[in-house]
Amino acid sequence: MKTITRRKLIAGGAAATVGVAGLEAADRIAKRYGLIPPDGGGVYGPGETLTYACQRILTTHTPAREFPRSMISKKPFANAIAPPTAAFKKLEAGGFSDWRLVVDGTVAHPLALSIGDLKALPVHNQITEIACEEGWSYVAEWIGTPLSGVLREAGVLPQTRYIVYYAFEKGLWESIDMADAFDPHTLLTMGMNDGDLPVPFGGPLRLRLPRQLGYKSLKFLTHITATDDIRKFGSGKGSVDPDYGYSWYAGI
Ligand SMILES: Nc1nc2c(c(=O)[nH]1)N[C@H]1C(S)=C(S)[C@@H](COP(=O)(O)O)O[C@H]1N2
Ligand SMILES: [Mo]
Repeated sequence: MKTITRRKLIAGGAAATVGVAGLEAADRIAKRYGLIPPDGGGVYGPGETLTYACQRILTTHTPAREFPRSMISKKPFANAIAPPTAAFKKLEAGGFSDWRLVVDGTVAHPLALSIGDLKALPVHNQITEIACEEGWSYVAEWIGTPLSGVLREAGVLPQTRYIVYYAFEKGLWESIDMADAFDPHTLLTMGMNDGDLPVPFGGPLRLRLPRQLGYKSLKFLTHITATDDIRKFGSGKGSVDPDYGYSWYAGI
């Protein structure tokens, strides 16, 4: 039910934007330029491909919408609380000083960065909206450092096509293409609304990605792997989402 609603929303949005002729053109361009998402196979594959190709062709260079400070939500809604595991609680009790973000895969220099290391990198603030596929959203200020800077520091290799990223929860992972990975709004987020990122919102570290639906903004980020072959991960569809009927690409 939820799945169908979102598919209609995304596919309908793309169709309304470019029209049927545009979808046919996008289909041809998608094939020519290989703009086929990892979940481009199967029953819903053509729809996923068209959505992804339309977004990449039409809006790759459109920045995320930013909001004035006056529009920051008074009561942001935390959809999920921290994983209540003993291991997480232990890290939290230590002020997250032992938290590490591991960066590996197709990089010249693998990294293991502490929250302190990340806070020492250039700071970027943005006031953007996070929207859940279930229909609610809120606006907040997110404070962090662009993912692109860390990827450059790690020396991401030219054959890299996707950035895979993992949450503290077992089995929860996502991936994005290089257009999103190098988007200046894609932020390794350590702060929210003038303070440290609270645990219910994904503290100590969250990947914020305002050009895609909320489920791509993974909380409790622990690990980033650059790859040239997404088929090596999970069931090969780019994230756990397609296994549950959700789109890998959730552009908004
Ligand atoms: N680690 C982790 N990240 C997650 C989730 C989660 O359950 N665990 N839920 C996702 C979903 S479905 C949404 S809509 C947003 C919700 O963000 P919020 O709690 O700040 O509202 O977080 C996303 N990131
Ligand atoms: Mo969500």
